[in-house]
This record gives sequence, structure tokens and C-alpha cells, in this order.
Amino acid sequence: MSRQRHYRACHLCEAICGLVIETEGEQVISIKGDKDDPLSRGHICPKAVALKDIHEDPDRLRRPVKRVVNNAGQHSWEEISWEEALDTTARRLVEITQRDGINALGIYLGNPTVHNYGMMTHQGNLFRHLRTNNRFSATSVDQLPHHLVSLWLFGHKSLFPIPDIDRTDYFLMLGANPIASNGSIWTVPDVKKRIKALQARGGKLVLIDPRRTETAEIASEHHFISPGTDALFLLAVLNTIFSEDLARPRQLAGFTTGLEEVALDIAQFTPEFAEPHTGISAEDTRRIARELAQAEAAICYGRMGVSTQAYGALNQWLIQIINIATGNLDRPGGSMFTLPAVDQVSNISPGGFARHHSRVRGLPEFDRELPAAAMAEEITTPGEGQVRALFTGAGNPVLSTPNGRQLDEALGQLEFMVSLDPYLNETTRHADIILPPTSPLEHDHYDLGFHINSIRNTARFNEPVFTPAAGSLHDWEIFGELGNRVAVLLGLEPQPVQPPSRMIDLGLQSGPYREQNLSLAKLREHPSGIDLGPLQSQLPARLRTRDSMLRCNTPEPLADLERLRHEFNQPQHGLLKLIGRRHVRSNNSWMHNYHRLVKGKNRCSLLMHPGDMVPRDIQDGAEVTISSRAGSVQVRVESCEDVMPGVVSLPHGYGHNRAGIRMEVARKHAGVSCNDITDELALDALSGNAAVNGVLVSVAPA
Ligand SMILES: Nc1nc2c(c(=O)[nH]1)N[C@H]1C(S)=C(S)[C@@H](COP(=O)(O)OP(=O)(O)OC[C@H]3O[C@@H](n4cnc5c(=O)[nH]c(N)nc54)[C@H](O)[C@@H]3O)O[C@H]1N2
Ligand SMILES: Nc1nc2c(c(=O)[nH]1)N[C@H]1C(S)=C(S)[C@@H](COP(=O)(O)OP(=O)(O)OC[C@H]3O[C@@H](n4cnc5c(=O)[nH]c(N)nc54)[C@H](O)[C@@H]3O)O[C@H]1N2
Ligand code: SF4
Ligand SMILES: [Mo]
Repeated sequence: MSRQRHYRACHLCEAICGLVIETEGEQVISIKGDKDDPLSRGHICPKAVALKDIHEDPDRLRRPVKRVVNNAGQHSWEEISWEEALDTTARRLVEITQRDGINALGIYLGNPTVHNYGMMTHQGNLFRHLRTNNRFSATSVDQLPHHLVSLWLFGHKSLFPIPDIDRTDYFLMLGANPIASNGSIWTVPDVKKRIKALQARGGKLVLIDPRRTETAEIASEHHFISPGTDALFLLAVLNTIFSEDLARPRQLAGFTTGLEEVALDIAQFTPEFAEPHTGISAEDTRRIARELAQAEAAICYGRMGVSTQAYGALNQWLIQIINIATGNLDRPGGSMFTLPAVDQVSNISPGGFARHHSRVRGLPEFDRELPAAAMAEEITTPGEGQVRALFTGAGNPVLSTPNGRQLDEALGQLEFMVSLDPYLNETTRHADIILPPTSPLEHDHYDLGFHINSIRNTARFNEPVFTPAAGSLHDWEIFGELGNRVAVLLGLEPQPVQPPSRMIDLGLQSGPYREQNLSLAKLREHPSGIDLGPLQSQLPARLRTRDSMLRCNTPEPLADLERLRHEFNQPQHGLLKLIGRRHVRSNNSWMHNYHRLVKGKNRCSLLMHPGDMVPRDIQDGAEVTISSRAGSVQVRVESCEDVMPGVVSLPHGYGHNRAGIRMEVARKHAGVSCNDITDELALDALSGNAAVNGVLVSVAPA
């Protein structure tokens, strides 16, 4: 058999590294970084080898399965044909929604949806026939505040300002750990080299994080912050910028309004007000504000740690107001907008907010989705609009959403559940039918979701590495097949289903680079990708706001200041604050079934400062019970001076010890689920995003 070389993007995280994969027949022989990739330049991380492991995993489902229950009430799984699986699914979805109304259907789509362009392009084939209000996704345990702020300030949910790290002089980063995560809402492969280069040219990375993380290790400066208090710090920075007359919107001035009103509204939030709550001295805050404002080009950026907490939307809004007030938005070396080859900003709706609310708790929708934290109650609370049938795709909400234990139990009460997923896991074990798609290496690939967040404009298309196994279907084909079956049952005409690559070709040929004749054919000639250059200043043209103006006095976050004022004028509790943690060899809940990634020390441990252990009589390495309003788990504690006193850290995505899952390696490295103690009632009240960081907990010897 001859060896073949394939060019392929890694789809596991947002860094979208280019790979060279060597195969021999059906075997992957090697996976290496592609040095010719204009964005990733040869970089990879230890997870890249998982592409082989996923493909070869004996636990990965190859055929649809249905749950069968015997006379004794025990259930097992039986392989069925695609015909039966698709027909039954379509029939059950239509029966239940025709009987109980369309909102009896719930939909949850998880994170890998965005890493699999066929799922993005083709979900509408099914869901356009099933327009339920009960749509949920991983967005509301993640980046919802970013979308909302982009909608408010820039007029489109996908217009994200991207840190232009390669040209900046000063980088203020909050609640992100790119050395472990490889960057988020910031496609930045090889981030470590880029940080080192920033420092080598005399620049500075200042990191604000309650844990001295892998990123803190290489940052120029790291400051601990008490979880959930970032809004006070950001307000203090902005306050200093205004009160010391450092605001200078520079190139933005001609189309920016409302900064004066912001300055007035935040006048009370001084560095001295913030200090006792954040733990960052007023003096440091003032110095940071001055350094940032006086740098020729600077970035303020915050990610998970400031999004998935009680003030997520306010934080993200303050971050952008800082970028605008200092003239660093849309400036080389500041935070810039991309111009991707297939431009989602032109192709998809801008999004909307609070046009309807969840039935039980009245939480606001965003972009036609409700907060995932409301899913369990929508299933268990009787009444019109109760969710009776659920579709999950590429998601594991039992391990990923707050109070996952409650959701776990709620899923058992559904009348029908179908999961589009390659694994029988903590969530899909509740399904009646599981529809497994082809393996990632069996379908083509285009980063529809991540070229838009990238530090450079590039475009790349990959052919499948392997021919799909006989009798398998891609995710997009499953959506197409289900959509047409549902259409027929509803008396509509079935529609021909075009492959997603065709849609990309049309997008390329009508996109911003059409004059350079960009097309799928052209990308096929350049399998390592095409470089479309560094980010360019594009404002005000790129804005999608009314009159193309940047209006800074956004009413919603300004009104939210009252909540902050109220909370921090109350006496503070004596509880510990729980935060999460990511590791470069893991990825959310589904990277624990590959021996090469999980071997070695158990990573699902609780980090705790020794100063918090002594008064609780807790020894290093002991089993402890962590308890919150929502629940409790037992886990091993590790004494650690790298977490701030008063803070404990537990990674999410573990808890694989539940009955009936078929992930043999993960079961042996089960750990506990952090989301058994996060609280579905702890939200960013403004956006509805889950506050999985800063959860109030107590810890005691088990
Ligand atoms: N290896 C690996 N890579 C991943 C993932 C993974 O699971 N593993 N997941 C991917 C996904 S889905 C995402 S969204 C991204 C996330 O990407 P990042 O946001 O860069 O990654 P996190 O590790 O979640 O970083 C959040 C940081 O916030 C800190 N933090 C917690 N609470 C607070 C707070 O209140 N204030 C401040 N200032 N900081 C706080 C935490 O200590 C942590 O260091 O990573 C992606 N990449
Ligand atoms: N406490 C706490 N909770 C968190 C976080 C945290 O930091 N702390 N992080 C949050 C974040 S940022 C995120 S993004 C969410 C993630 O939440 P989810 O998206 O719900 O969970 P994942 O673990 O990403 O699960 C991915 C699922 O998709 C399946 N899958 C993988 N590839 C494919 C594919 O190509 N097609 C299909 N059909 N299925 C596929 C996997 O088998 C798995 O079941 O978790 C959130 N939850
Ligand atoms: S950083 Fe690692 S997981 Fe992320 S895309 Fe690159 S190789 Fe894949
Ligand atoms: Mo995420």
C-alpha cells in the first residue's frame, strides 16, 4: 500500500491548526503541523493526535441505535437501519409537535456544531420546519455576552473585535488562558510564540485571573482578582481613563457618540471603590489604565472567566468601551474586525434579543435561543409549551450546563429524545435513537465559524482524508434526510439537498475576495490555505448599526450598573468561590476516551489555597465534599498557592461514571462533574448566560 499525504485543519479547538496527515490504506500513520499553513505556521498541540484516536475509537458508533426495553424494564441498545432511524425520528417529532404544539420540541446544539461546517449550513433543513421557541445551545454557557455586545455596539452578533496580537504594544487580558485553551473568540494558533514576540519588541501582557495559570507564567504581569468582580476593575480602569483625561477615540471620533454619558454614569466606580472587592490595588489599577491608554496600540480582551459569570455582558461591554475610548478599536495592534472569505456578517441575520422569553422563568431569548440553564425546568414543568421531545446535536448538556444532575434526571422524563452524536454518553444515554455521523476525517472541512475570529484573514478547504464507511451519513446529510421526511409528513415538497461545499463555493464567489477569483477550485489548488493578509481598518463601513454610528451609551449595560452597585454595597458572604480550569490535553466533555490524552496524573482535582485548608482541617490529597445550593460532589483536593485565597478550581467535563455510557476509557478516568454543583439559578441577569465561574461553595473533609 502506498502512503498518502493529506492537508487538513484540526477541528478540535478554535486555533484551527493546519495539519499534514499521512495515511496508508485505512491507517493514519502520522499527524504533523503544516509549516505552509499561513496562519498556524506548523503549530500543533498534543490534542491533534486525537483525530486518529476518534477515527479509530471502537466506542464510536457507526450505525444508528435505538433503545429497547425488555419485559423486566431493563434497557439495551440495538443497531437499526438508517431508514428506520430517520423515519421513526421524523414521525415522532411531527406527532408530538402536532399534538402538543411546536414548543413541545426542544433543541440543544453543542460546541462541535461550530467546528463542523455541514452542521452549520444544514441544520436549517430540519429546523425550518420546526420553529420552536425552545431552542438552546452551548452559546449560553459560553460566549453569549460577546454576541450581545456585538449586536448592541456594532449591529451584528458576529462582529467580534479580534486582538491583533502581532502588532500590539500592550495587552490587557482578563479571564482567558490561551496557553491551555489555544485562544477563544480569537483564532490565534501558536499564541505562545506570539506573546513572546510581543514581549521581545518591548510590549507587555498584563493578565487578570484568580488563578496563576499557564498564561500567567509567561505574562509580563499577573494580578489575582476575586471571581465575579471584574466589572468593578474594568469600571475603575475606564473611570481613570476619563477622569485623567486620557480618552482619545482617535480615528473613531467622527462616528462615535455617547462616551460623555458613560463617563458621567460610571463616575462613582473609582479604583478605591473596586480595591476591597477585586483585591487589585487602586494604584495598580491607575497605572494599568494609564499604560493602556498611552500605548500607541493596545488591546483589552476578556474571555470565559469574564463571560460566564454574574456580570458577563457588562464586562464584555466595558471591555469594548475601553477599546473605543482609547481609540484602539479598528486600529492595527488594537482590536480589529476580520473580513473572512465567506462573510457570515453579510450572510446571516444580525441577531436579536428579548423578543420572547422562556415559559417558566421568563428568561430572554437571544438569536432565537433561550438560556440552556432553563432547559430542565422547561422539560419538567407541566403546562402548555412543556418540552416533551428533545433533539440534541453535538452536545453534552448533562456535563456542560449548570445543575447538570437536574437535567440528567429531567431527560429521563421526555417522551422522545433523539441525539445526533457519535457517542453513547452522559446525555445521549437518555435518547430513544442515536444518529451517529461520519468521523471527522471522512468529511470535507471549511472553517466557516472561525475564519471570522482569526488574527489574519486566511481561507482553507480540506478534502476528506478517508472515504466514508459504507452505509454512513454525514451530519449534513442526516439533517437533509430528516428535513425532507418531516416536510413530507407536513404535506410539503421535499427539497434537493446541496452539499455544504457547494454553498461555500457560492459564498466565496460572491464574497469580499471575488475580485481575486476566490472559489472552491482555487482553494483546492492551495490545500495549506490562502493568505488574504493582516486585518485591515474597516470602520465605519463594516458597522451594521443604524447610520453606521458607534453609540456607546448602550442603555442595557448602563442600567445594569445598578445591580452591581447594589451587590457590592451589601456585606459580603464568607463562602469560597468556585472557578473552572482547562488543560491542553482535554477538551470540554468529550476528549477523555483517548488513552494518549488521559494517561498520567488524574486532572479532575480541586485546587485550594493552603490558607483555606488549614481552618477547615483539610489535608493535601484528601477527599473533600464541595457543596453549593445546587448539589455536592466529592473529589480529591490539591493544595495550591497558584489559586487566590478564597477561590477553589475544578475542571468541567468530567463525571463519566454514570450507568450505561459506552466510553470505556473515559469511564476509567471518570472524575466528577463540576456542573453538578454549578447553579442553574446563577446567571448573568442581563444576558441569561450561565455563571459557572464564581459559584459560591463550601468545602469540607469528606
Ligand atoms: N485544551 C482545551 N482547549 C479548549 C477547550 C478545552 O476544554 N480544553 N475548550 C474550548 C472552548 S469551548 C472554549 S470556550 C475556550 C475557552 O478559552 P479561554 O477562555 O481562554 O479558557 P479558560 O481556560 O476557560 O479560561 C478562563 C480563565 O478565566 C479564569 N477565571 C475564572 N473566573 C474568573 C473571573 O471571575 N474573573 C477573571 N478575570 N478570570 C476568571 C480562569 O481561572 C481561567 O484561567 O477554550 C477552547 N479550547
Ligand atoms: N462549569 C463549566 N461548564 C462549562 C464550561 C466551563 O468552563 N465550566 N465551558 C462551557 C463551554 S465554553 C462550552 S463550549 C460547553 C460545551 O458544551 P457542549 O457542547 O454541550 O459539550 P461538549 O463537551 O463540547 O460535547 C460535544 C458533543 O458533541 C459530540 N461530537 C463531537 N464531534 C461531533 C460531530 O462532528 N458531530 C456530531 N453530531 N457530534 C459531535 C461529542 O461526542 C459530544 O457528545 O461547556 C460549557 N460548560
Ligand atoms: S491547538 Fe491543538 S486542538 Fe487546537 S486546533 Fe491546534 S492542534 Fe487542534
Ligand atoms: Mo466554549
